[in-house]
Amino acid sequence: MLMLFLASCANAPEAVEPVPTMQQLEWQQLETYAFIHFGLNTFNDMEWGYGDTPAFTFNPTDLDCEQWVLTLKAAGMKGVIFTAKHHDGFCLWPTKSTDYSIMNSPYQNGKGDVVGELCEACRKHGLKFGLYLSPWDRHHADYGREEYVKTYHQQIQELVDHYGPFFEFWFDGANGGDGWYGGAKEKRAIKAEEYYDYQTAKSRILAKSPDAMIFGGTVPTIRWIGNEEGRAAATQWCRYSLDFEKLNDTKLLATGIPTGEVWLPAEVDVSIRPGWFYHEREDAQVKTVDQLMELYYSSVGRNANLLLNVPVNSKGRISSIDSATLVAWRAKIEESFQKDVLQQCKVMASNARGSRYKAENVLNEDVCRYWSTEDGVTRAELVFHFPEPTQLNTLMLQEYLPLGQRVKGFSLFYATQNEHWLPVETDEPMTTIGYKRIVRFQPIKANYLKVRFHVDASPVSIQKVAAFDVR
Ligand code: FUL
Repeated sequence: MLMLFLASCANAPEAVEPVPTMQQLEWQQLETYAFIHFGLNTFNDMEWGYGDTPAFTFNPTDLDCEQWVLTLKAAGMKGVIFTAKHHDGFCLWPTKSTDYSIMNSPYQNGKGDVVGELCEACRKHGLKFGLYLSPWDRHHADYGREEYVKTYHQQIQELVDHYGPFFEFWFDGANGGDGWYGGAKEKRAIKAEEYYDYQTAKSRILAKSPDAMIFGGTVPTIRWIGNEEGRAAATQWCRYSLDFEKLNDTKLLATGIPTGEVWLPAEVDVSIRPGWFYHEREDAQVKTVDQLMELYYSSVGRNANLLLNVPVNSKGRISSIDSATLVAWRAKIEESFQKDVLQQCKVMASNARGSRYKAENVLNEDVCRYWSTEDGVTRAELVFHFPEPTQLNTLMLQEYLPLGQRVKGFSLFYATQNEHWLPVETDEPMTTIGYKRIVRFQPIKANYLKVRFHVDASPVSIQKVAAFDVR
């Protein structure tokens, strides 16, 4: 609310459409949260069950959702998205929509409810909760026909009624064609943009979870980054399009569309292991802390949220190798960004829009305060003066997003006492900023640091600038 108030203050810069909704803004502030893939595949060493794997093979012997949630919380994750149903069609909650569910498994003699247990553990320990419900169902006899769509919507409704509110709901994009389909064992093609009636599905979800982000389908509120390797493009706009072809264009998805007419911020999904589901043979291939740090820089550091998958093993636990790595990774993030060396600086701006929008606002943690220039200014600079020569190798920038995303380029210079400005060569192009941008460079020792901004719509509006000496 406060942000809206400030944006509408007298003399406030005008927003440039498209702008985020309050819900999108809050979602962008989550930065990192976890995916959990768990289901029949976990017990059968598979990634894509065909739809005929017997339900009785689902048999975790030591399942503990609190262990998952406490591990993810210790790893600094803000929420969890869980596979309530993957492409094989097996449901991990006691559904009335099919008998291919946990009710026909030995887990708690068919009385178990993993979606419910996880939902409760999340509420208890303060993590946000979201669900993945695969539209593609390789088990269902009616997949491809109207009847299945009814079933799919019934499943959404059950989940909404019993486990909401959600912070995010995932419609996966895979529609591979072949499947068991009640024994037909054939290929079935559908037109995803029409078949699932995503508009109604979205309304069902938002009716009880008005703040939920919708991933996938025809009416998303956030977008896929276009790859599963954990990589946003260095130039990355939150602006996009709802054209279905563009929603499936992996190259465009990675960068966003600078002239796009809707606000559709990006989510980077990637697994801590090679697969999405747990496989014992991948125990030695858990990503290292350094690899996870690189994923952090190429997602959160490039204006995208990171959805990191941590598969649960066949005992029903997050394996110790994964949890140890996750916790060490979070410690590394905290250590890296603990000391903002700009906090000791005096800061001056080449232009400011009066005292409410003064340069010092960029040193403040308050997300409602920002530095802004007068109207018509499309290039402006901030100069930071250190009390003594200071070493740094990383710059973090944030735009004031309620006004839209505007920065299309920035550049960085430093100077020592009484010397000329020298350009800083960063590890990637200094283009967009958005919610957050982190760039790295060879260590410099500076008395002065200058950041020059170039926007495609005036005025320049920057919420935060910070710099670090990351070891
Ligand atoms: C993909 C699926 O096919 C994978 O199995 C996994 O769920 C991933 C997150 O999305 O499209």
